[in-house]
Amino acid sequence: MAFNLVYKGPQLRGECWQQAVAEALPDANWFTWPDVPAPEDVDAIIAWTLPDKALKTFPNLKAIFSVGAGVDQLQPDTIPDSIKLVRLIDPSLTQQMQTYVLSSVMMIHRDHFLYQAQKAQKNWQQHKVALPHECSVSILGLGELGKAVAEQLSMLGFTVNGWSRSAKQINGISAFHGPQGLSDMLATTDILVSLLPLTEETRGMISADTLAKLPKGASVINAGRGEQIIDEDLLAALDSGHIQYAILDVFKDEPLPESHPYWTHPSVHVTPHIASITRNDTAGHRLAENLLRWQRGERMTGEVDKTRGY
Ligand code: NDP
Ligand code: OXD
Repeated sequence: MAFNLVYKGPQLRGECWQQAVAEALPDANWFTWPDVPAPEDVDAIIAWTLPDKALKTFPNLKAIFSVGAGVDQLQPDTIPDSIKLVRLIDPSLTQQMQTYVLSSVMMIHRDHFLYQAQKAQKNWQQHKVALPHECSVSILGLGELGKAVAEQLSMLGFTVNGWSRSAKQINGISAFHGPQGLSDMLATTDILVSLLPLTEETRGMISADTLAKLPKGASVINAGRGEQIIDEDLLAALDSGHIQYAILDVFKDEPLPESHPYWTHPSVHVTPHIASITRNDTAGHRLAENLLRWQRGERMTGEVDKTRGY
């Protein structure tokens, strides 16, 4: 089967990926949206978000490839059963997420917020240093990214917990699942990290109720999706001192609006959705490998269960 592929996204990435696909599948036809001469012949779209009315414009679409690890922006529940939805799984995404979470955990664990504030006052004051095993890091989501992050932190000596929908056994990690599992895990957490996908179940789950189950002085890192946190609840918990610090990479509205209190809050560190960025040089090869699997009739890496939403 000679695939007809439509790419929607930045030009440089398109050129890199077109080349990677051409090397693996010389017969594939690559079009860059909106320049698509025969929309009825299109087999697959490669995009972050779909063009308007894509399902009508491309009536014979068989697959949609997200250019990122997440698919919430493609609204999985609106995509018909006949169309495969595929997310990006790439070791380069996993490695970036490991370094993002590790650096964020270290920022909290080694008191960099505190020393930054002391520096502003030229205050030379030493504080007790906790050892890694005295710091309990809990990861929400033990998928491609969460599991790798948990394993790395565990290797460095942190006490690591993880929470997922299904029960898991991971060496060196205390794994929890279900609502009671979440409550039990939160009660022993110093640093809570979200690496969950955004679904109807995870939207708003980091609420006042969830935060109240954390011990006083715990911190929050969010590299999942902004809508998992109820911002007002997190800000109230920070202001009351129940939550000590928040390191946030993802937001309900991106770019984060200038007027948002996160920008100026002394206990909040903001990064602009850079925890793990799709790479032009590696991800095109993952796409090409998946197209080859599809051509051979095999299951592709990262096929999404659209009813589950991830
Ligand atoms: P996966 O699909 O591999 O893993 C998702 C994990 O979340 C699984 O362990 C799953 O449980 C768990 N989960 C999902 N829903 C629930 C629920 N309702 N209750 C408990 N656990 C749940 O995803 P990835 O690890 O690849 O990516 C996770 C997310 O990270 C992405 O969806 C995206 O939003 C975000 N991301 C952010 C980036 C950034 O730069 N900030 C970059 C890349 C991704 P189970 O294993 O039981 O199915
Ligand atoms: C992704 C992201 O899902 O960038 O890849 O958040």
